[in-house]
Amino acid sequence: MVSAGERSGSGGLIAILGAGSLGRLWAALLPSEHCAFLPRLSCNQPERNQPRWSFSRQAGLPETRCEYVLVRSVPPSMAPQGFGEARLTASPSLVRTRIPVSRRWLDPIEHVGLLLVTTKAGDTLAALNDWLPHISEDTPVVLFQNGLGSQQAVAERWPGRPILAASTTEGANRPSPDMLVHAGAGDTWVGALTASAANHSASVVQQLAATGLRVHLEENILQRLWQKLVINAGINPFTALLDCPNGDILDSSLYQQNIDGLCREMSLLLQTETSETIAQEVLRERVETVAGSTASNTSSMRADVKAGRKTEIDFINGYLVQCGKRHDIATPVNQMLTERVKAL
Ligand code: NAD
Ligand code: KPL
Repeated sequence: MVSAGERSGSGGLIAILGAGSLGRLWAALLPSEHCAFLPRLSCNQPERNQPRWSFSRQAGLPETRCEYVLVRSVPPSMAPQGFGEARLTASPSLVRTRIPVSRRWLDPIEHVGLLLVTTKAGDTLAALNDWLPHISEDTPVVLFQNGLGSQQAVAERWPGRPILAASTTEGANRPSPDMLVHAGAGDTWVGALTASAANHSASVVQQLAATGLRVHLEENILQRLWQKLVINAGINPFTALLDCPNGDILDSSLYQQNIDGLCREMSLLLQTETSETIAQEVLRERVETVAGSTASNTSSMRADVKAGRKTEIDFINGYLVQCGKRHDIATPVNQMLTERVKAL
């Protein structure tokens, strides 16, 4: 088995576990010769067809490496002035352009230099249990799950491996199985969870930044994940329960009656878990700023409920309930939201 250290700094094969929306976004933007998906191992029916999809991006997103490809795929009749000069901003006509993308399933497994894990939080431990025995002990593993709980479970299960976590505000969805839309540009922070991951952080950031997406090194990734958790806990369950886009929660009585209590619980838990003091009013302001700036978005939790998929509530409000139990802090609002979402 070739050691990951021999390749990871120089951009060896990047394997992606979880060929869903986020996995396909990274796969579409990474160089094809360096990227492959890991098939499900536990499935009765092995994945045989090569993953193929179309890639499209919403208007107004900043330029990335992929947009250059997109520009090149536009027929000359549609090409705006300056075509060929490489740097263009997306326009509605370009947005309709679909770039065909295909990535292969990994073979052979020995060549994984970096593993990106883009399964849902609830599937992550099982997916890694299947795959990690086949992957070199020094291959860095980057966890992209929302919420908290799954990351710590992985780091506790494999403390000797270089495990990193990423917190991303990129937005990707699949309106149909063969279509991937990059719906919102954001930032991605990557940081070490286990001791041996610290040596790999800079190289991982460099490899991910080659996509053209904004990727940053984060010294305190748990704190960053907590900040995102607060936003998800304050928006996602309300959108799922009210079946509405993010912005519409703000005027609802469900939200108005519970948001202060929710933020009080989160402020206490943040202080206890991370030693960060953030007043409940500030947390509420943060939730409402994001709900406003993503007003027309369908949250991931609402999308999961509508599609009949399991939600990530156990890793968002449910995680806060578990934290409360550990520290003897009452979390009635988080508990109510968790139970109600689970009942949907
Ligand atoms: P998704 O459901 O589209 O993709 C998950 C993929 O994992 C699916 O293709 C599923 O088949 C696959 N999978 C499940 N179990 C597996 C196993 N055992 N082995 C191999 N593959 C397996 O979900 P997503 O939207 O891509 O989100 C993935 C994670 O990233 C979630 O935690 C989500 O909260 C987080 N996230 C997503 C976005 C986004 O824009 N989509 C943004 C930020 C964070
Ligand atoms: O991350 C999100 C999600 O939907 O999971 C928010 C920030 C709520 C944007 O939709």
